Amino acid sequence: MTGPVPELEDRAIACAEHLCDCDRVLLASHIDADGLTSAAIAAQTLERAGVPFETVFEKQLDEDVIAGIAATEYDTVLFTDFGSGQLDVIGEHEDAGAFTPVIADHHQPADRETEFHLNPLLFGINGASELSGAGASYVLARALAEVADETADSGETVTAADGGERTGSSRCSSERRSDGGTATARTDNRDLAALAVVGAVGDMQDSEGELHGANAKIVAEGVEAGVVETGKDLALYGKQTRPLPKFLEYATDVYIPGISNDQSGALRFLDELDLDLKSDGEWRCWAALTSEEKQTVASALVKRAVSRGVPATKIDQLVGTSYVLSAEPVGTELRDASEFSTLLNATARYDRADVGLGVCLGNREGALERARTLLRNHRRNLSEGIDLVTTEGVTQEEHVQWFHAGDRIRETIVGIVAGMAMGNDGVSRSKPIFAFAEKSAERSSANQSGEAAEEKTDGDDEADEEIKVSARGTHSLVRKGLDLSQVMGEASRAVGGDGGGHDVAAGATVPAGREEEFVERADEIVGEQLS
Ligand SMILES: [Mn+2]
Repeated sequence: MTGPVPELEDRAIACAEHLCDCDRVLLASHIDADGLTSAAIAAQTLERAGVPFETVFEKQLDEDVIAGIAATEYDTVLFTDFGSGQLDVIGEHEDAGAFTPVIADHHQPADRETEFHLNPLLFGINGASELSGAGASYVLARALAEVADETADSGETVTAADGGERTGSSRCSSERRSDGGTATARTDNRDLAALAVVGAVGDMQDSEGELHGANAKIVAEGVEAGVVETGKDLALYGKQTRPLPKFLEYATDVYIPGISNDQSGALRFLDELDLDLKSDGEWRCWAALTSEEKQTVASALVKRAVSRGVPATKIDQLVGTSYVLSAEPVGTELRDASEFSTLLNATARYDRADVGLGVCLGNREGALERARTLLRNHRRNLSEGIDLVTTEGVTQEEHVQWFHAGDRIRETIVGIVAGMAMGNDGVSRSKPIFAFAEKSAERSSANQSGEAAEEKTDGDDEADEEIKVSARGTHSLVRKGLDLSQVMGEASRAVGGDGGGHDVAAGATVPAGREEEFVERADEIVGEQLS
């Protein structure tokens, strides 16, 4: 039997065999939708294989965090959705005998190797668009099921994937043979493909309208296992949970005049269709429509876009592949990969990885309700942030514009707020925007929202001296030469900070008090890029 991604198979088996031989494992994962699903896949895999483990989440895997992990009693640490980029530091602890790392990641590796390193980039697969951390974790999960399955037949010699022979020597046991040997989606971990799809979508690997490459192979396994359904559908957000008028009004990626961002326009558009789109007086959701009804709405939408002069390339983006988690209830965030990942990101942004992981692991009462509350609060924080920026205005420089939110907007959302405020009164779309927020804002706003009950225990004093800067541009500025990754890196280092990211969105940390200097330097660099 081969796994979903043949290129990774041998390495995945090696990692799995090592994990099976462990008495216990520390699982460390990144806090975002991909990291949470990565951890959920790994956790269920270890549990099914009978390997005891403990899970920790980190926003960033820096030297201090790695040293903290090294100081634990664990002999093996499984890193998911990070680890590759920090392999130089991890390697020092490995050399010192602190622990053996097993890494399932998709980020650019540091200049160092280790034996149990599962990363698509090492095998010619694109880690940005073809496989996520959750995908790498899934590949490992499939290998672990295979290894455990073989060793469960006590002492029996089995044929390995490479044609050689392997004997059962590892400790993995399990329930997995209780079905009498019939391969089911659960016994071979294919049911976890649904979470891998959510992780990939969370990392925006479906940005071209669908998942492809190694991701597509995982989707195919999920479909076969009965946990994923795919189909061509409107590529708008909120199919499961947004009432139709909001579903259309809030969809602004493809801007349709008279509907996008236009409450009464969206209502008029729906009213004019000869369809009964309400049930018990409430607007229905897209997912609840019949295929004929969907067809009618979609055609009318395309017709409207054409008549309002939306370019054909944009209209094509209205349709994409949807990923439905078929085991989840209709009308919930969990049924749509994109809504599921948004829900997980909301838990991550407010440091509630425990809630996000709980949702992934199937805790559908406590955790799901808390996650929904976090998402509602997140949306409220965004709209309050946008109001704040729009009311107080931004400072215009020659080539850039900026504002300083102090502790009034949480640093984890200030970049999103800045991007969403562009185009509002007084906030230009023809200049990139820079947003400052105090790193310590995190704690006070978390307490205000009443969500993050746990106190942060690490160096708050130090954090007070750092300012987070987020930068956002537009795709049209990028086409003219804007590269915010370079701007943030150079300008922050010029004032003793550090940063980076993508051309259209990037972030940095700078010492408090040096913001204006940073803006001056950023203004110069942007001026050069756009000249
Ligand atoms: Mn990731």
